[in-house]
Formats: sequence, structure tokens, C-alpha cells
Amino acid sequence: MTNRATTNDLAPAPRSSDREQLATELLERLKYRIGKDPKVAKPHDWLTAAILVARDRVTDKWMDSTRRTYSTGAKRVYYLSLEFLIGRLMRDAMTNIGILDEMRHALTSLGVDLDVIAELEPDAALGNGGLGRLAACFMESMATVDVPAYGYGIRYVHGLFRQQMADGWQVELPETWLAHGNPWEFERRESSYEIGFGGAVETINIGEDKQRFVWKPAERVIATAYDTPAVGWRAKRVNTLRLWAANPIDPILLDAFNAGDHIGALRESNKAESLTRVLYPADATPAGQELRLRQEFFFCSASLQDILRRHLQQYPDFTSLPDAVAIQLNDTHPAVSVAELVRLLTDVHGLDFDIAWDIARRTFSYTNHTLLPEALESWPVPLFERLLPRHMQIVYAVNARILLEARKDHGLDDQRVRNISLIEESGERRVRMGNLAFVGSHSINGVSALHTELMKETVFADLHKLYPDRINNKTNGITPRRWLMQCNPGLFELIRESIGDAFVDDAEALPALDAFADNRDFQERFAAIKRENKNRLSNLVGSRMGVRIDPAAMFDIQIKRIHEYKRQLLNIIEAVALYDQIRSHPELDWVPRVKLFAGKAAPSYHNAKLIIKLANDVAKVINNDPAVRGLLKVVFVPNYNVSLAEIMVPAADLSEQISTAGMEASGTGNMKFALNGALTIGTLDGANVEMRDHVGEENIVIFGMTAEEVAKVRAEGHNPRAIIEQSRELSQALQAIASGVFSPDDRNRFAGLVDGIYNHDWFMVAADFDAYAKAQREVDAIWTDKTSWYSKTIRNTARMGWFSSDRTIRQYAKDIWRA
Ligand code: B1H
Repeated sequence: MTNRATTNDLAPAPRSSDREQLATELLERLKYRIGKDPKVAKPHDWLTAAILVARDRVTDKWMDSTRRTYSTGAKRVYYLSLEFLIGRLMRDAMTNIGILDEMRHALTSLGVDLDVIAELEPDAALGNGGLGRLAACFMESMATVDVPAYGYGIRYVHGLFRQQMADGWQVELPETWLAHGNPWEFERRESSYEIGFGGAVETINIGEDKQRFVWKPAERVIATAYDTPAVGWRAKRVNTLRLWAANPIDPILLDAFNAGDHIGALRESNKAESLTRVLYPADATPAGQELRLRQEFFFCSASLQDILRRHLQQYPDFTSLPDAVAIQLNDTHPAVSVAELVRLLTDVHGLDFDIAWDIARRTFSYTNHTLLPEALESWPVPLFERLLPRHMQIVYAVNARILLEARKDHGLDDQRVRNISLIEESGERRVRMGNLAFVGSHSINGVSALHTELMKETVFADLHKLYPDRINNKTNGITPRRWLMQCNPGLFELIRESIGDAFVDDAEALPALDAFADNRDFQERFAAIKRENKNRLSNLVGSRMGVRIDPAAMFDIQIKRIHEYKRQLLNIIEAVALYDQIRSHPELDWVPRVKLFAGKAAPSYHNAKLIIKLANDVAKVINNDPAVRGLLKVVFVPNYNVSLAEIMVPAADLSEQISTAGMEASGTGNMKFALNGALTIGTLDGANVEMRDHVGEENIVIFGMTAEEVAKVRAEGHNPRAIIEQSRELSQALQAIASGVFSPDDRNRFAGLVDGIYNHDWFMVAADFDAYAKAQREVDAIWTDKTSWYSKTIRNTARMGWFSSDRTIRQYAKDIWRA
């Protein structure tokens, strides 16, 4: 294990920075909280003790922060998200409170290696991919820039599945992050709420033509809070991540039990607990099952009840809610909150509907994360009505006034009225959660400049015309603490030695590094650090997979969820074409490359799983062909997660960001790689566009169709067959794959995948292939000139400061939350 992080002297002195004090605390926690003698303590016990020491120190700051929010009357921000992809927390928390180095020494003095126990901490994978990881970066940045914030979500017992390879196929295994307990969390029995489902609505006439509505749910469960501290950089502020677990009202049905029905007695309990048992593993595609809608409503209702209770502790009524509270909806997953807040304010707290609606709209804001039509959440009306009868009424009531206003005041025609309706009327009637979130929010934001423009032109075109001030852009960001300081301590130290400490607190001071981009000595040190990071990844690939990769080769990495629009297939086809070229022209100076892939496929996504199998099949052939002479290797690293990203990102030379233009809302992996000194090969999609603007077009390799061109070709019809026939490289590669060169045991395995490219090529793999292959040879040329390579990659690091999530959060705070 390489020597890591030496950031201790940057942070404020902890209560006692003394390593003896930390050692004393470790022994004390071990003895009194874990009940172990150091002589018999297992590595896991030491991990728990170390976390408890860190947690206790965080707790002081946590209480200070809470008190400060209360006494200053500051606005509170609530971030509602069905996903928080946290990863490990120990190194993060210790870095941010400034005890990492002292803790390392304290543990060493007790005969324990911090790096060894750090590996034992489970990776909290309560999210699928970018959307969940963004929520985790935002939690850290909100604390860092001193925004009083609460994250609200679900405490899934099982996070995203563990991926195993069986003969090159993805196999999903349950993930059990809570198996050894979770020393970070505090269970809050006192913060629990009843959540209802189903039943009926009673109407009570209260005179003067007025009515009250009382929802009588048929089923009820209890939501119990678990709090985890979210520590900002230098522990200026500690916020709360509050995750809800579902429990039965009656843990055991005594009547049934006494009657001998021991299983039946637990039915209620099992049903309640199944609600928060597992994260839906679909990324950028909605799960669509009843249990998912139950999860969504469960955590929204619990969070809103909690928010309203806290508000009433400090204010006399709810007229002040929009000034005291901002609620950010992370995609449409929490959109049912709009109806639930209106219900709570009217039915439970007695406000008039108009007032409640106005409060809701001024309190909520909504972030859209995808334009993929299949990803836009909608629920069948019968299901929604059965599960949430009162919310159905509220949706209809809201819809009536929106549509009336649209027709009367704005003169919209039938078609446009249909487009903005909360109810989809063509085919099966469905509740459109995107439209509900839109009309219930004062701000609707996209996650990159391009994505935001496309939102205005496509899915929300008519709503945007009706409410032209609501859509705005907030380009995503990443936390530089986790994604530079912690994952790449070598580079972090080099930057610090070169430009001083300013960038440590303000990533936008990084451009000072530009002055070193052409400095030979600096380039060599930069290269040496990259090499060390590559050695570490080589060792991991060697020990975990038994595949030898040469750290001197170019590490070309594509890591993200497997999805057709992300075009891992384009990358694999290019590998096959390159393989042909290397064999046909052994006399040429091929740049040695390792193409690394990692990522999970949704278990029900057939083509995505087939793409994983293809990568593994292609790897097997190429890696074992002596004619390649080791010039090309293909590796699919199993079980991609945050911790693996922390090793792969700093080791990358080339970052693959090659989605079909117009389809990736932003991307955030793209930012992590560039910050860590990789060159990007990418399309003009998502945040790549803004990355090009920041790093300069000479420092990024852009290829392929633009979003506009993709839209045009799709509208006018596209003839992929003709394109393929004109490209010898592409047709040979496709034929090899289709005819079973890589799958001799099942020659037809990939025929369907290749047919899709020949017949419709929806994702423009054929259309972009030649441009991509050409761009790859440009990359080779740059690589060959090492001075040029490092001058570009150093400039990438220098110019990525703007993509810090601190900047993103400041923009949300100023423009949307007014916090
Ligand atoms: C993103 C999702 C997503 N967009 C549905 N949409 C899900 C949709 O479980 N579901 O139902 C889960 C996730 N995730 C990603 O968000 C975008 O694809 C990225 O481009 C973007 O960078 C990221 C964060 O904004």
C-alpha cells in the first residue's frame, strides 16, 4: 500500500491533535463500546473503534452546527433523494476533521495499519450511479460551504447488488453493507412517523360550501430515522443525512401467534420491512413496480412530516415555510412530495387549498437528470389511486387549475393542453411525475448547459413556454476532497508544493497550476505520480483477476453504468478493429494500450448484460493472442463501486466519455478523470461541452455528431448499412463479432447486438465509428509526444477547478434556495 494523505496540517487542530490522546481514545472505545481487549481485538474491532473516535469528535461540531442554524434563524435546505451513493466514510471524515495523519500514527503505535482496516469498511452503495453519487458530493459540499442542510432518503438494508462474473456473464449477488453494524449512524426512535397506504377518503361538510377531507389509510407502517453526520471540509459545519427505515406498527400479531400461526403472525412485520429492504437497481430507467411507488411515498411522507414538525418548533405557522425552508427534489423520485405537502397542509393542518398550493410551489424546486423518454416516471392512474387516493384527488385538483389557466389566460390549444397535463391520456392513463414536479416547483434545473437547453426544447417545451422563468441550469460538480485530496494524495501534494495552499479551500485557485504545464521538471513529477497510481491499479487487476497489465501502456478507461447510450459497445468495437490492425500491420509503431472497463448493468437490461459478456469474450481472445505482442489488452474489472473508482480514476491516462450526443445529461466521471490528469476522448454531450470550454479545445479530443445532428438524422432516417459498407474497419469488426469469432461456443451470441447497429443504429455507433477511430489515432499521436501529452493533461488538472461541487452548491444556494 502506498503512503497516503498527509493533509493533517491543513485542517484546524482537533480538540487534541495529539496522537497519544487518539490512542487513548481508541483503547477506550475498544474496551467500553466494543467490549474487547486489545490483545484479542480483530481488525474489524479496530475499524469500529477508529470510526467511533472520529464520530465522537464530529458529534461536537454537529451539535454546534445544529444550534447555530436554530439561533441564527437560517434557512434550511432539504435534499430529498432516493439515492445517496456514499462509498466509504472513514477516510473522508478523518480528512475533513483533520485527524487522518495523527490517527494513522496512533493506530501504528497500537500495531494496527490504517490502510488495512480502511479496506474493511463497507462501501455504502445506496445509489445506482451518477445521480446518487451527486447527492453524496452535494452533502459534503453543502456542509463545506456552510449551508444548513438535511439529506433525506431511505436506509436500504441491501444497497446496489454486488456484481460477480460467471464465465464472463454478470451475476448479481445481494449486498450486505450492514452485516457488521454501522458505527456511523444514530438510530432516532423518537423521530418516527406513521405512513399510510390505500384505504379511502372521507369527505366532511364543514358549512359554507366547504369540505374537509380525511384520508383513512387501510395500511400503516412506521418510519424510523437513522442519522449520519455529513462533515464539511475543515469541519466548519456538520449536517445530517437522515435515512428512514420501515417498521411494522405491531411487530407480531399476537392473536395469530397464540392461535399457532407463527408465520402469519409475522406477515405484517415482513411486509413493512420489505419496503426499505432493497434499492431498485435501475439506472436512468424507472423501476415501475408498486413497491417502488410505496418506497417513494414512504420516504417523502416521513421527510415532510419531519420538516413540518421542525418548522412548528420555531415558527407559529406555515406561512413562513417558503422563507424558512427549501426542498430540492432529486429527479422525480420524490415528486409525490408535492401532493403530500398539500395534503399535510390542508387535511392535517387546516390550511386552505390555495394557500397550501402557493406554499408548496414556493418551497419546492426540482432537478431533472435525464431526457430519455423511457426514464420519465409515470404511474398508472388505477395504481396511484388505489395506493394514494387522497393524493390522486389533489393531483386532479391541481391539474384542473393548471389546465384552466393555460386555456383561459394563455390560450393554449388542445394539443398543448394535453402536453402539459399531469395525466397522460393516450393509451393507459398515467400520472406524469415530471409534470407534477414542474408545476409544483418554482425552479426546475438541468445538470449541464446542453441538457438544460434540450429540456426547454423537448420534454418541457410547452411547460417552459407557459412558465418561461422556471427552467435554469446548474452544471454538476464533484467534491475535490474525495476526488483529488483523498484518492490522489500524491498529486494533491505536488500541486500544493507548486502553487501553495489556496486551492485547498477554493478549487478555483487551481488555474495557477497552468504556469507549470510546460515545465519539464514538473511534468516528470506529474508523470511519476501517474505511474505510481497505475502501478497500484495494475497490482489490483493482477491480484483480483490474475491479468497482467503493463503500467507503461496507456490506460484507457471507461467506467460507468452499462447502457447503450453510453456506448461501451463503440469502445469494444474499436478494440476489435484495432486488434485487426495490429495483426495486419505488425510493422507499425502501435501505442501499447490497456482498455479497462467497469460498470454494472441493470439486472433486467438484456443488451447491457450482453455488452459485458462481449467485453469479456473479446478480452479473452485479444489478451491471449501472441500476435498482439501485448500491445493491446482488454480488461473488465468486476463490481464497480465508489471505492474501485477511487483507485481507477487516478490511474487513467485516457477517459472515455463517448455517449450519443444529446443523451448523457451531464456525466460526473468525466470531471473526476480530468481533474486527476487524464485526457478526455469524448462527444459534445452533457458537461463535456463545458469541460471543453474550460480546458481549451486543444486539450481535449472531441469527435462525432452533435446533438443537433443526431436529432436531424433520427428525424430524417439514417442508413447505417450504407455507412458500414463504406468503412472497411467497421464492417470487418462487426462481422467478426456477429459471426462468432469471439464466441466460438455460441456463434450467434452477439448477432442480435450487431443487427441492431445494421438495422437502426439508434445510438449512432456506426455513424460515429470512423470519427471515433480517427480520434483514437490522434490520441496515440499525442501520447507518443510525451511533452505534449503532459502539457495537455496538466492543463486539464489546472482548469477543472470550476467543476467543484462547492461551486455548484453555491449556485443552488444563491439562485434557487436563497439560503
Ligand atoms: C441520471 C438517472 C436515474 N439520470 C432513474 N437519471 C433511476 C434515473 O432508479 N431509477 O429509477 C436512477 C437514476 N441518473 C444521471 O444523473 C445522468 O445519467 C448523468 O448524466 C448525470 O451526470 C447524473 C447526475 O446528474
